[in-house]
Amino acid sequence: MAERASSAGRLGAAASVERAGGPDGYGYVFRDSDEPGGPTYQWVDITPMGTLLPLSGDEAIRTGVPIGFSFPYYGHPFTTVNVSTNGWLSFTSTLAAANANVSLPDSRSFVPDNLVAPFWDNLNVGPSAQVYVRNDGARFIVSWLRLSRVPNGGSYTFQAILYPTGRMMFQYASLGPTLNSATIGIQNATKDIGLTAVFNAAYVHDLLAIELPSPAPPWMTISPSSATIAPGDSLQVQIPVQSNGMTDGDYLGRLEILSNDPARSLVEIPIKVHVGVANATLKLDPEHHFLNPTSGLAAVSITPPGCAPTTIVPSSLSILDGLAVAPGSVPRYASCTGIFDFARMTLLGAIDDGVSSPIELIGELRDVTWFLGRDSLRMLRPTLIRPVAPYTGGSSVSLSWTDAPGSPESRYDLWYSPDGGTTWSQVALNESTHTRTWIAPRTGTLNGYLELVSHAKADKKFVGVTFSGPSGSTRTPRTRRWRTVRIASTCE
Ligand SMILES: [Ca+2]
Ligand SMILES: [Ca+2]
Repeated sequence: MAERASSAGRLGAAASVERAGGPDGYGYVFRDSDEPGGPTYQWVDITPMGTLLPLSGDEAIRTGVPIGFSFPYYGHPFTTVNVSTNGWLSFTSTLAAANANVSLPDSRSFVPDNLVAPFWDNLNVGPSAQVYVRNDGARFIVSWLRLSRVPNGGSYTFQAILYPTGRMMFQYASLGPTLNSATIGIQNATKDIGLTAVFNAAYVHDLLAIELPSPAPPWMTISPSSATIAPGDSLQVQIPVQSNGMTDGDYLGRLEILSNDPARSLVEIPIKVHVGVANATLKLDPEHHFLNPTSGLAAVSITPPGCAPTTIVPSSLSILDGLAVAPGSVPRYASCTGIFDFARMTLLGAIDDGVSSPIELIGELRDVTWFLGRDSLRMLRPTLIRPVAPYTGGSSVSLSWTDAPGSPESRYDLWYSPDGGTTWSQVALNESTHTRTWIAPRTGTLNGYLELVSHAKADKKFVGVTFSGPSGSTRTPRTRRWRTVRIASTCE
């Protein structure tokens, strides 16, 4: 009876041996040389040219064996492998004593992660046994030769072959008498996805080959998957990458284009996906870059990882969870830093109040990585107190304001915009009192704003900005014509 498991769940005792199985939760499947259309057994003898590993005894592991290429396994690249005397490989595990084979996947601590198990049992590299490795230019081969089983002895000779595409092949030349106590299978780094060809059951035999083809990564789809195009014509192929739920790291995929082109019937295109974000330095300098509203823009400095700010994709930038770079603004670059402009009123309005309000910005370095920068601002908004609008053009309007709780002693700027924040004029600069008489403009508006900016006197650090508006509509009696004044107010 064969006992099998996959990431889809344990299937339990099977009445007959399965010669193919999967896929597991990542997409790996297996099929053997007894299956119609399966692989062909063809032992690769690497003893003449291979490297004999200094590996002997019952429970030993040789770590850091170079593969000779970057081998993709469950989407992650590996360039070295660890080889165990117990008939398995791992790209990360160093569990020399892992001789108790289990059905995969299995997350218990004694089970190796990133496991490739051509014949995992309690084996021993005795005096007549050898373990060889070789990269023959096209593939990497590990051969376990004449190992004995603990405790029943016998002689077990088998090999695992890794291909740069991620394909794997297990081959069995000659096996000892006990064949129902091993695991043949694989499992991933987190030990929650795996594939078991057999566990503790009769299945494997001499001259058997088991192939695990390169899996289609679950995060990548291709549309269309086939098409006909005229000579000289072209076709756009969409390859959406779904990174939801993927842990941070680099993932490898590969696009194969098969065609009836007699010169190039196969074109392979590597696909690398980086999940996660690199750290960037974000700097908002309100005192120097955006306390003056006349430009309508707030400048933000970004120092991305590396030193290539010109590769920042401006359209990828998003600050405060959704605010994009101001349309038409032009980035500036200085050394390793890029300076980008955002709509000032929207940006300042979106920052939370507080002595340390967090600000996050994400963006992309073209074709390299996404990055995340964090800064914080002290945003202690004063409250502007003003009479109810509309105001009569030319009349005196008494304004006053109060500081936010905890706000340090401050000086204040007052600005007026008649057009919703597009243009601004100074009402007062560096006021130290909390009152101001303001003459409402004679020009009418429906969209006036007042803005009050407070700065801490002592450290010149930004304290708060308040907008008030839109408001105001008025008639000017002197000319006997109706005029409208809208005032956007400042602080609140
Ligand atoms: Ca052993
Ligand atoms: Ca066993």
